[in-house]
Amino acid sequence: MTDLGDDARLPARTAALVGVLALAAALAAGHLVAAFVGAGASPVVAVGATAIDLTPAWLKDFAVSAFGTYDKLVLLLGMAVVLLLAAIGAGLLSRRSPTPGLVVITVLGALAVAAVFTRPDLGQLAALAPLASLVAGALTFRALHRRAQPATDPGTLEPTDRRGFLIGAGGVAAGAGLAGLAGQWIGGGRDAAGSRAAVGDLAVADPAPAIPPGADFADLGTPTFLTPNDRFYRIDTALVVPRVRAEDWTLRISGMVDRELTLDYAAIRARPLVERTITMACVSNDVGGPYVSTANFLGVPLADLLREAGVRPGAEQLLSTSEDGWTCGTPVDAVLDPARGALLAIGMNGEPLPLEHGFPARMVVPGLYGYVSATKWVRDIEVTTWAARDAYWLSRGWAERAPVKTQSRIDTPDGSATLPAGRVTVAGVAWAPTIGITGVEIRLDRHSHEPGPWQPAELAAAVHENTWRMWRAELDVPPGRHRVACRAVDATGYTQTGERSSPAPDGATGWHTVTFTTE
Ligand SMILES: Nc1nc2c(c(=O)[nH]1)N[C@H]1C(S)=C(S)[C@@H](COP(=O)(O)O)O[C@H]1N2
Ligand SMILES: [Mo]
Repeated sequence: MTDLGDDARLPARTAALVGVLALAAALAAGHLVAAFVGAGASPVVAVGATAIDLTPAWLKDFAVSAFGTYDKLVLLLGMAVVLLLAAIGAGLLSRRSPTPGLVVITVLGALAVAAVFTRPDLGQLAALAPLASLVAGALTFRALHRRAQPATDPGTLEPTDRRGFLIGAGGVAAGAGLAGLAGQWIGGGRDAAGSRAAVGDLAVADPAPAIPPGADFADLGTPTFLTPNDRFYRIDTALVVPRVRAEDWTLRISGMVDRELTLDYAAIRARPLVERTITMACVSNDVGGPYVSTANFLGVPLADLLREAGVRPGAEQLLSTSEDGWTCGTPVDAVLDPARGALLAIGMNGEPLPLEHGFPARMVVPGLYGYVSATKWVRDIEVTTWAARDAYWLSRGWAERAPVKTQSRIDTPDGSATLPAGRVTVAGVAWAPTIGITGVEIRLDRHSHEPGPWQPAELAAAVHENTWRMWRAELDVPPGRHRVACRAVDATGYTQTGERSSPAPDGATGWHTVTFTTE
């Protein structure tokens, strides 16, 4: 390698540009190769997915509560900034010799290869994608670095050299753009969105009862009873939504069964499909948080599938695995319980499952937090014991069993507005799925936080014990600063505890309170 003299260093801007263009070439080459060996092997995706898996539970918890559904966007943006800085740094370190930059590229490439090897959803071949990145990045860096060197007069770029460098730089930029687009296009050939659109109408053999009018107080600020699909909360570890075509999908049921079953999409949709209204909740939901939603899920009773497979005595856990290698452990008895009505769902609110909610198929088990029940993009169910297998979040410190806790939330007032003193409407939701809500009580505290008496709220029409229930109350409120609290009572007679606990390891407890001002 040619070392330039001290006064023959590349201009800083040129050096930085060499680094950035090498990065672009590396990412594009990896993305293109990933189109053939698995979309998850695209280097940024693989590194991001590994970062998610290595994230400690408290940080995941923080990311979910701080950024919600945008947590992955924030991660990707953060990675983009880090990569860009690394590329500029690699360029600037290499103003004299390309060696430091090549070292940085090799280290980053090795990290990406390691990330791909640790992905549970990728084969060995997938390492070709980060390898392509490494090679393209190094070659581009070397070539552009050489072109940027002044040929004769040290310290200045001769016009011809400058032109040669600019042509090279333009070529790399254009080539990277084309390779990236080609990767996108080829990868999109296995198009899940097109497959979903082609599903058409799913025949409903047993529709859910219509939601009665007056089941929500949406005009007062509660959610609508059914959550539209695009407003349904979304939580998962998938950095890119797994794209599975219905025609490529199968579900295998194996393990402690008499007969192993493999079902495809056509076989599932041809069965008599049952529709059930179910409220789902995430264990990461803080008291008062948004990660609870309700939909009409359409599918096949999971219990029927298990009965056909023949569950052997001693089986305790259904260890389900998704397309992207996420795993989930669900109690066998909950799934076999006919009253609970667990589904292998393929439809949601009158449509095929949206891609981000698990297309082609997912599990839905009323009354259990999503991380122990609601596997999206499900490909495999192994009937096993608790001792034999630890699912994804269990090995990260969350509870083995996680029934949804009886909870309630105030949706109005929202605490930001100043309201006229006098009659104030308080409204919200309460849920105790599989049990049902029989009461909600609210309490108005003086601004001194001296607790007032609990008083009953009015409940909206009940829909099903597996769903949430809306409530409202009118309070007579003098001017000032106030705090209102709510607590649910479920059909077992249990009154929601006021003791505060954080979401980890098995769901938050405590009363939701809202502070507001009247004048
Ligand atoms: N494949 C897969 N399925 C998953 C998850 C995941 O990370 N990967 N997260 C679970 C969690 S924690 C919850 S709360 C629910 C959320 O389902 P939703 O995004 O459709 O609301 O999905 C569950 N199913
Ligand atoms: Mo969750």
